[in-house]
Amino acid sequence: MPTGTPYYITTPIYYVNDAPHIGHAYTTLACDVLARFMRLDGRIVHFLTGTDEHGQKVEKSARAAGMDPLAFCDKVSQNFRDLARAMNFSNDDFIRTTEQRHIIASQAIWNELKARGQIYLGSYAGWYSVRDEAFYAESELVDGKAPTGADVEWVEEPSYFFRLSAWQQPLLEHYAAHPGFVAPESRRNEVVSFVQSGLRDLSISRTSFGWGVPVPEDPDHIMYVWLDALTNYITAVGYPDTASDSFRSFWPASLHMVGKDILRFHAVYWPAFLMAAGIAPPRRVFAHGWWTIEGQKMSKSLGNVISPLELIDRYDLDPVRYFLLREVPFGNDGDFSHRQMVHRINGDLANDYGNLVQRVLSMVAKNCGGATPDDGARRPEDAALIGAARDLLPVVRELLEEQSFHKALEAIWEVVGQANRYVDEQAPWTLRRTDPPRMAAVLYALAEAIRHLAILTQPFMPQASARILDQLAVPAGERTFAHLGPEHALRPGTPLPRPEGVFPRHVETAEASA
Ligand code: ME8
Repeated sequence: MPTGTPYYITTPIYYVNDAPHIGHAYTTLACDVLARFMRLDGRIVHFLTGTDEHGQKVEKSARAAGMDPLAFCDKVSQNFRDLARAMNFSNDDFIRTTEQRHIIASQAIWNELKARGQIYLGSYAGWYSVRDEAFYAESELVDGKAPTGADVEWVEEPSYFFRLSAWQQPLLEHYAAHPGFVAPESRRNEVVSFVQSGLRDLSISRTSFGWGVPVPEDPDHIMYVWLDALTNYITAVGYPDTASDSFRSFWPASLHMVGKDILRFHAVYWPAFLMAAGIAPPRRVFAHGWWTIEGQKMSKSLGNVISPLELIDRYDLDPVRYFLLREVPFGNDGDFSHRQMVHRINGDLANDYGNLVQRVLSMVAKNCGGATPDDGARRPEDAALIGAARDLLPVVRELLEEQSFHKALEAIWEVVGQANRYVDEQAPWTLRRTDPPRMAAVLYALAEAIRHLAILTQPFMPQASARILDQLAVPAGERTFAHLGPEHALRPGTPLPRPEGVFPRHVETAEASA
């Protein structure tokens, strides 16, 4: 069992040009679940998120808001911190690229690249998309726009370049030697063929505006926002102090979680920058899919941007967390619809998990004196249920190691289903009259299975799982994965609090369904 090994997980740092929406919440949620899972599994976790505050896009947004860029960043960055609180994210740090620690790190990696002959001064003439903060070759344009559909503008200015072309072969070797470096596999293939098609040197400084990290010893230039932004991942673990405890424990990062839109920056440019600076690349980059809303692209102009805060208001936090990771195979694109959301809440949560917990706990309350029932002589069917719950951890661990959230939840819900079938087959309501000790044994087996389920659903639904564990009187200090299994099994006779429903059905109000 992997105990005590460090696990460093990062989200993209979000541009502060916009209020956070469901897409941002999704990426950080996925990381939060992994961070919580790994902590419960005994690992030493560092979970980083934050905001990307430099560049032309942010400068433009600040200007449009009539604000000084830093004051604007302070304001919008706070929205992302508020989101983290509202979504119950357990990040250990929140980095802002305007912080001094980051400016120091960005200039340090620049100096390192320069000292290693990886940077030269030239001039850039080509297309630039402010929305994507990316340079495009003429040949990449589609109908005069970036391949992403963003507007481009012609830029001609002195610029420093990074010798990206020199890293084609080392990158290909790295992908070959580390097949899990880019995931899912389809994305990995895209990255490999992009690199195989040849790499041009990359412009890494700008002179036509000033909102960025100054290039060391050449104050006419600011660093290209992506070189600055990517560096946040090492800033947060202490770079340039590579001898620090945090850098030595947490670098290379275990996982950079990103949306598919920014994979190239993470899987091509970033490992090239790092290798060129003599720093190990991260272990893995996972690119998840894109959410559309009721079949349409989410956009301000369509007015269909979904605010996570509104969703939480309407459905409650843990059901939203569950839905986002259960509904769509992680890595695929997905469509958000209120109908599906309600379907999952009323099906998986209220009818399946919630009902299991509710009926078991209320039978215990009514028929076992409000205390954990006695565990009788175990029959094969009882052992099968408890065994299935105990066998879940390695399965879920392996699935989460490959970021298969939906499959991990499916595996847990198979045992929820098994437990519900067991209740029906054993019919403890009949045993109450015919064989009370057997009824107690059945309820004990169910309660013990539920204890396992609730411990395992903690990363996904921390509050709801805690309420279930509270109702089973599981001590707060006995809720990690080390407490799964027989050694910490429920103790018969323990007084239990009054049961209360954890996953109510969602009933549409006339207003909400309009
Ligand atoms: O790209 N569906 O920041 P950003 C799913 N600052 N995920 C979505 C989404 C959607 N519809 N929309 C956004 C940047 N995302 C850079 C990153 S990292 C060194 C710098 C998520 O604010 C997804 O994770 O544009 C995507 O990659 C990220 O938000 C882009 O956030």
